[in-house]
Amino acid sequence: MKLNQAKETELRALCRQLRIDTLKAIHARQSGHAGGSLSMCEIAAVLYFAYLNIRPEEPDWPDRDRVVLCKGHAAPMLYAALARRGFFPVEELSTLRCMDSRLQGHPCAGKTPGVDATTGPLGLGLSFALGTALALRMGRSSARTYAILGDGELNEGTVWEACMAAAKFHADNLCAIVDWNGVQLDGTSEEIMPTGDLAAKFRAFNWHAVVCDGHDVSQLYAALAEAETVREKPAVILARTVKGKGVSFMEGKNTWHGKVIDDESFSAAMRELEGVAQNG
Ligand SMILES: Cc1ncc(C[n+]2csc(CCOP(=O)(O)OP(=O)(O)O)c2C)c(N)n1
Ligand SMILES: [Mg+2]
Repeated sequence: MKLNQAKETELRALCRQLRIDTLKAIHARQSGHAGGSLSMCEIAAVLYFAYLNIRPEEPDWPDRDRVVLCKGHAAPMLYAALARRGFFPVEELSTLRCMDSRLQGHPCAGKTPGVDATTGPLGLGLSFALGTALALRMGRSSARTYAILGDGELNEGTVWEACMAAAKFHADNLCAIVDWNGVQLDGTSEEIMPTGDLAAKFRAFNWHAVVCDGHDVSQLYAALAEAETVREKPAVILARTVKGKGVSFMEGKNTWHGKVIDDESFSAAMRELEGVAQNG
């Protein structure tokens, strides 16, 4: 399955909007994680606007595909995608991290329409996603479960326990997507705990692995389609990305992992993304 040219163009434009939405919300609150939100922009766009079987008007539809944002700190990008997809008003994005807001700093299931799992502590999401996938299978649902992980998150041993279990239970309705930006909170993954050849590692755990450019919407779409054809084993999409993608001075920098966005940096980012000066 391939994306057609019109859809590809539409998704590219949407990504620019999602990046703007995300940075506006983080800047307004002076709190939140920019780098890992920007790197998963295309992943969110392709899932929510081209691939998932979901009903924004019926967020709890039992047969919906599920998404577990294991790297819960990237919630601002998830919220932007959910809002633009119609799960809640776009204006609500400005309530990010406010007291009593439905948009907390990390995703909270049951509170935010479209959020299927409560996450934040890294390393736990894949186990939750596996449980969800197995429950769907037991209920004879054809819905699929997608788990979005960070590459630093793969340093957590629990991820690999979930990998072993998913292979043992032949969870072919589970697809993990690794936002492989090579950077984590306080350094590169290479400096802190190298992940090595991730495709070889997942294959050794009896997963089907696909490597793609995580900022190329067509490649992501094709990878998702390939993952869906796999039988008897789970699949992982290793999406090569750039942390902070889209804002030149944030790209590849761990310093922009969760730093407050000052006014000057915000204006510079908006100028890049909107192509025009931003006056507040
Ligand atoms: C168990 C746990 N330890 C530490 C943290 C704090 N923390 C939040 S994000 C992060 C770095 C994650 O890096 P990565 O998974 O590569 O995410 P990305 O680059 O996509 O932002 C850390 C250490 C956490 N949320 N959970
Ligand atoms: Mg990372």
